[in-house]
Amino acid sequence: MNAPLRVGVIGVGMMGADHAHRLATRIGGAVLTAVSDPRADQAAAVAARYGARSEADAMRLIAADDVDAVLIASPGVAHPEQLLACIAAGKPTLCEKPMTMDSESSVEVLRAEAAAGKPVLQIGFMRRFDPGYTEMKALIDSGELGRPLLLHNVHRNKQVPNPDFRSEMIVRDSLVHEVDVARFLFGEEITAIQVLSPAPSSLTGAGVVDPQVAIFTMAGGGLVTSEVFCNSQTGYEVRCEAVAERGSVIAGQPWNALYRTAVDGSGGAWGGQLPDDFTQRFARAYDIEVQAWVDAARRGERIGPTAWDGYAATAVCTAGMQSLVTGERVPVDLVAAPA
Ligand code: ISE
Repeated sequence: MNAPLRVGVIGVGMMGADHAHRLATRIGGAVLTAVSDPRADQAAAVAARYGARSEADAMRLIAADDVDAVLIASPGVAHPEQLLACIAAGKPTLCEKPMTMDSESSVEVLRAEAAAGKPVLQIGFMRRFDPGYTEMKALIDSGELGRPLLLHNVHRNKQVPNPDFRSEMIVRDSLVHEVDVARFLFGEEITAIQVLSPAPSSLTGAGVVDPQVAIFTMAGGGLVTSEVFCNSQTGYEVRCEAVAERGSVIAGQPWNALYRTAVDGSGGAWGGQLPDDFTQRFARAYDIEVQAWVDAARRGERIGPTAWDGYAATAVCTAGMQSLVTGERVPVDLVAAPA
């Protein structure tokens, strides 16, 4: 395809608006043609900013003649219907995580894509495009460090803006990234998950279990620990350490390479700066991810995390939500991959 890829964005909350801006201003070979959101005024405002049109109905956006490809950043509950429509339309689709909210709906999407005979889905696990994580993956795959034994992840959000925030959202919406990272770096499935928690921080919402620590067992016997803390108060921190037989490697520390000194109340300080949220921490990863998606779509190809990756991550999180309630280790049983 020589013409630019005409992209429609569904959902213009924090992530969708960020992607709309990226598509309209930074991504080569793409043009933002339409945006859709049930909050019509928000959709109209984003559309007006970039000379796109707003479309009240997501299904109409997917079917529209001026939309070649779809970026889905709506809430996860809306994903199954929208993904099935994108598959039916045969349009390249980049869908933010989680692919769907539970294993059953993810299986439905997975099977629909397989039955359509043309893979169109890329799932938005952006850490796979973050330079630190990709370098780490290459180093592990080179074999230089020997077999990976352990992964330790830290994933902290400054605070959650949502007053309706619930404990299981930490597993389903935040931990899901570490689930994908573990599968990506080890190159194998997770067979069991256990979610534990200390006495919660007094600074989280009433009844919210935060922080949480999840332990994954990998198919090859590796172990993964992931701390997820959604009300750390300090800023957005994501890092990952892999421990292998002949060495270890850390991605994401410090989050940018800047070392700086500054004058503070006590006279002087040194260090870097914590970003406020994921749009800053992973700005480069999102740029690389969306550019790679656009380039592949224009070549008529599909790259990056697949519907299977989306399903497997959802299945682990579904088991994780069960473990959050019982404290028990819960096995993960995956369906057979479609032929
Ligand atoms: C959010 O939905 C994201 O996907 C962010 O990457 C994650 O860090 C955050 O915890 C989630 O709520």
